[in-house]
Amino acid sequence: MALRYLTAGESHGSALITVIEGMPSGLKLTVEYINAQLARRQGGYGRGGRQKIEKDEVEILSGVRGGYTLGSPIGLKVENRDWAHWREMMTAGMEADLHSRAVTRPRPGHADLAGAQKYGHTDIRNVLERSSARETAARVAAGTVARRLLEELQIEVYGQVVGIGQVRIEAAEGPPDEIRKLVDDSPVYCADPAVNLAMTAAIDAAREAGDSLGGVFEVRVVGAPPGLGSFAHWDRRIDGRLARAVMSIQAIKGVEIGLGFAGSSLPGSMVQDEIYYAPERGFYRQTNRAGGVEGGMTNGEPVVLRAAMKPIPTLRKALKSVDYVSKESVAAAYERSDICAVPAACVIAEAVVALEIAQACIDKFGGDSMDEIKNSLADYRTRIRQV
Ligand code: EPS
Repeated sequence: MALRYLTAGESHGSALITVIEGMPSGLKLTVEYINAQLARRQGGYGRGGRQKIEKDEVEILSGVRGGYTLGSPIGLKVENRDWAHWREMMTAGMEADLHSRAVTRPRPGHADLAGAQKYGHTDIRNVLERSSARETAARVAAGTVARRLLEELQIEVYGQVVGIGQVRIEAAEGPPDEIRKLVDDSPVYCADPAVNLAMTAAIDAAREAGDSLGGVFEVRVVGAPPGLGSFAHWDRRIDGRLARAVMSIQAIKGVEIGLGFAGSSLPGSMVQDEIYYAPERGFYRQTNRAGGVEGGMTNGEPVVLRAAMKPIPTLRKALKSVDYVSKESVAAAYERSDICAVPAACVIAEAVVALEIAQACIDKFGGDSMDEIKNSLADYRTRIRQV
């Protein structure tokens, strides 16, 4: 059975929730483990006032007993502390105050205008409450369950920021634990301590200018066996599934795997990875220009994915817009905002990548319990070594 998940919840509603269906039984899972990733998502230099209000903590509503998954749907809830200030406006009951926080000035680059047109709302709050990247707290909660499953299969997912605004670097190489430590110690989740200052300075300059900044991050998956995903049908291709998952994160505008766009200007001989064999290693490559994906499947090398995030569209120095109701020329709505959320987006991308890789593992190795999935993966690893 496939692994699937849904999220629900408004940014200033009572909570964000997710239901994950198809997780095997017997996976150790604790609130503390999920909370650690929720905290990483809330961090990063350049976040705004909202993060001072929230302290995301998960409540496991179902699917886990005594610290282990049951195989039944896992329900997770992350409360919005800001709900205390928004209850009257956001409540589901007929008594809701629909007027005092109505929004009619759409922000360029946000879901505001097309969302109001699509759903027939004149109060843009009905759009921005769900289009908000606050929703990603639920995706990180779900993705952390997937991360836990992958850990049991010796598959690790980790990310690092490699660009903020004009400041760009190459991704750091090294063992995942080392990179993770450097990233956790960095205010911008970058693994090169020498550029932290340049990146935070760029964010400060944007803040002073009433502007916002985007950037680039890289996510890697190490330990994935060859053959996750499939060439057999378009929607089973792992590169397409990863790109869709990462591109669906708010403000992500580009995703590349391996050499990505850079490969398009090089001759074929400099883009492919030649194949070698050694009895003790099996098949291997000396390069990983493909970023661990060939023919829509993992090839056993690390999966390397980069994504570009545009600057956040909510600007203190608001851009020109038109009032949705009066049609007058106005400045776009502004209450408060993050200046830069690239570090947070990197954590969210780790989560959604983990979900896709976990889905592909469950597709390939099946099983209703962790023992079944582990045995099936071990048999497969033995089989491909014996060919
Ligand atoms: C967001 C707007 C801001 C961000 C929010 C995403 O929220 P608010 O309008 O309440 O200030 O803080 O992100 C989060 C709340 C979060 O937890 O990441 C938006 O418009 O996307």
